Amino acid sequence: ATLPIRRALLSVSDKTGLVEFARSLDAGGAEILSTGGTAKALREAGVAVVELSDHTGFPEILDGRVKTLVPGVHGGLLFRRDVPEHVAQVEQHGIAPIDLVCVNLYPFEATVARGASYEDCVENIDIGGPAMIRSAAKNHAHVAVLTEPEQLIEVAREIAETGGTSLHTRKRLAAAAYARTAAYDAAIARWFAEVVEEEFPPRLSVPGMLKQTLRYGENPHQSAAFYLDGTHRPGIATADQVQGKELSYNNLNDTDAAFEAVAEFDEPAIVIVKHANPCGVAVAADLNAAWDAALRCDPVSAFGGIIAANRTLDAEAARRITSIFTEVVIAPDADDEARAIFATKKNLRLLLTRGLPDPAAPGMTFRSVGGGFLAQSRDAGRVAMADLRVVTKRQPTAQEMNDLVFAFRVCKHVKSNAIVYAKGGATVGIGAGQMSRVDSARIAAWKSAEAAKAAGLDAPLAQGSVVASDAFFPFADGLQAAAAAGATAVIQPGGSMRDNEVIAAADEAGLAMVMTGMRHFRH
Ligand code: 93A
Repeated sequence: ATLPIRRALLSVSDKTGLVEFARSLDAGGAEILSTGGTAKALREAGVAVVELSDHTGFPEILDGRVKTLVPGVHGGLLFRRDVPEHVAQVEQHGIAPIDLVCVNLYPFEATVARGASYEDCVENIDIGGPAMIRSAAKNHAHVAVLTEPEQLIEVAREIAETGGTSLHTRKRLAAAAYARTAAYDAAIARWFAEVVEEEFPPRLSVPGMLKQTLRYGENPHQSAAFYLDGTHRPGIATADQVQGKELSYNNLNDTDAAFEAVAEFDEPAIVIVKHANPCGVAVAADLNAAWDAALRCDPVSAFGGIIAANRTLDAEAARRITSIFTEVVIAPDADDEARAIFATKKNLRLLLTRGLPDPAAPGMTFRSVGGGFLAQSRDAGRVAMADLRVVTKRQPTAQEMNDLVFAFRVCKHVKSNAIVYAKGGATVGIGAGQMSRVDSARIAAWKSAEAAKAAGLDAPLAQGSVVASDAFFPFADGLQAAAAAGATAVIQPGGSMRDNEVIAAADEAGLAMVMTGMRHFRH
């Protein structure tokens, strides 16, 4: 049902769009009520407005702490127009209906962000505003509630076109209203937790403490938040965001994947991640060489990716990284020159952690399933040279051996089925997330051919590479696909019923193969 607006209450801190909106309500014949500052702004613009205190007969008291927390407001918002007792009661108490509320809250978040005093922050906790928003949203059957400046134009247009607001619109507005008050309270809770933490150090670590509410989850219709597990493990949870837009759920997830992967390597390393999978990983004598090699693996996917480094970023590294569009950069630190270069990319999020996670450290991981969650110890497994068992006639060369260990470490961070080609300390083809291992092998080989084309080379990058598989080859076909792609050595856990066939195929193709005895599934 379209409901006309006979009386509207406007009480806004951010006065953007206020006057235009009030004029359009006035043109539609609505009476406009406002609190002190809002009423003043409207009067100055020549809009007819009734001071709320005149309307309710109750003045603003306590320096404005009680402006709208009166029955004349909440009764007018909350009474059910379709229940005769409600109608009789509001009449008895001289309460008039309010059909629309437009509120935006004291700027608590902005006050905290500008580093204001504790007292200032407290004073900017809005009480009356959220109360009105929640009252109006509860009674969305009869009342429209506007909480964001963008909604003003949209609702004014609907009123002008249809003479009021539709139930659908009021429901949508109510949903947005509760999202706003929830986010507002979360910001207050977060700030308070920090205040308490600062005042009473050292604090007990509280598992599952809310760090940040997120704008949304993996998709915009999902809500989300970031919780701390109390371990203070260096990484995404302890990172300082030096610049850039707010991190999204997917940013956090991808950045974590990139940083955990880059921490696997002792030499200077770069990991580029897209959709939680590495699309380029390299180790080298310095970050610059590592960047060039990591980017070469898949320059197309790297666009808009997440970059992780395991050393302090300097000017040259920053220049190279900012030469392509990047969402997030994470590293233990960045020198002043590097920071200045990143600062020229306003939206780029730069995260500095002052440390690296220990990939071998114990810990837990969780994943939800219908009606519960699965817990396991984190995959802290790492194979070293000494763990490898050569199973073919041919021994790997020293260079192959280095690349095999490197490729298998990368594999641990690639979604299964994972196949990783590597050469000279860099990935040259990555196949991820396929339901069949041979498909992953084919995709990785194809990607390496594409990367070669992009680099203007004739031979696929996988030519003369080594290949890693996160789990055993169930049949010889995956191995044969790798040999056909140009791999000369293979690393895999082993343990298939058909290991002998796979080893025979490797011998036949002249490949060297090592088995790790350790699997790195990642789903
Ligand atoms: O101090 S409050 O928590 N107490 C109230 O009763 C109250 N009513 C509205 N803050 C209150 N407001 C807020 O005042 C609104 O949410 C809005 O942000 C602001 C508008 O005040 P003014 O119209 O005086 O600029």
